[in-house]
Amino acid sequence: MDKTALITGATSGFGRAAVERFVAGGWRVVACGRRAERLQALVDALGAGNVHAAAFDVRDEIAMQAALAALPPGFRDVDLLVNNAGLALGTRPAQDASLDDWRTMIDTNVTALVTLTRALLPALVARRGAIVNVSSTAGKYPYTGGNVYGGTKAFVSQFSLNLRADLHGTGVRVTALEPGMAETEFTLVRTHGDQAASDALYAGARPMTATDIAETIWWVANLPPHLNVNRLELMPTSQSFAGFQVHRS
Ligand code: NDP
Ligand code: 8X3
Repeated sequence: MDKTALITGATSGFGRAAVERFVAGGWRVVACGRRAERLQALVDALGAGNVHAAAFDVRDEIAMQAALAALPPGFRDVDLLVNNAGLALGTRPAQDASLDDWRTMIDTNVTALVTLTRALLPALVARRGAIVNVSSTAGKYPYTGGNVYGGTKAFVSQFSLNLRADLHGTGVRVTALEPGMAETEFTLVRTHGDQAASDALYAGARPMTATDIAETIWWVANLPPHLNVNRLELMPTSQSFAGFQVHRS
């Protein structure tokens, strides 16, 4: 196996589990995230020949370009881009929500994702590589308080499908992965650090795990080259659908 994946959001949750899965499968991984000490822990645990730590904020295009330019030999030829870094902030209804939170979600989940994708596309085309974009069920099914988060994930899914159209004939595969509830640091971040709220959300629900999602990314990325998963929606068995709401005066 002589393949390299670049995985964003590698300091936690899906991204960290994906780094571990791909290294276990024999890939080299460029692990990206802001928390450099967590990236270094991955390098220490998995080996400097297997993991390269690239610490930058995905919203900082100059830092992103510098990190790409600084990739060492053995990590430069990216075969797979996993656009996983992202977040939700807040659950307030739109009329009460924080505009700063909205801007952070758009900058991270949308602007940074397309910036990194654009930067790596020529190399991915040259190598007939693949892209896995981590979207969400929130991009398809509306819920109260999902407002801009769901909007960013709808963008991620539609951008993924449009990439497929533009990449027609190149051999580059693109997948939008659309998970539902999974227990990671996602809710801790969304609630601005409320561990009790995070614990309460997942309690007794048997949510998906980061490993479930990492295994799915691994499966998608290792399908035969003639096979493309366009979009893939996943939920824990405990999660399903509810009806519309009706306001009565
Ligand atoms: P975590 O909070 O555990 O991980 C999020 C990752 O994103 C962290 O590694 C974080 O790294 C990184 N990240 C966030 N902002 C930035 C930034 N500005 N620059 C660089 N990296 C950043 O959550 P998940 O693993 O659950 O989330 C991963 C993806 O999955 C997200 O896109 C999320 O929207 C999506 N998702 C999550 C679901 C869930 O229920 N958990 C369901 C569906 C989709 P650091 O803070 O170190 O920079
Ligand atoms: C995360 C799933 O339902 O919390 O994208 O928005 S949800």
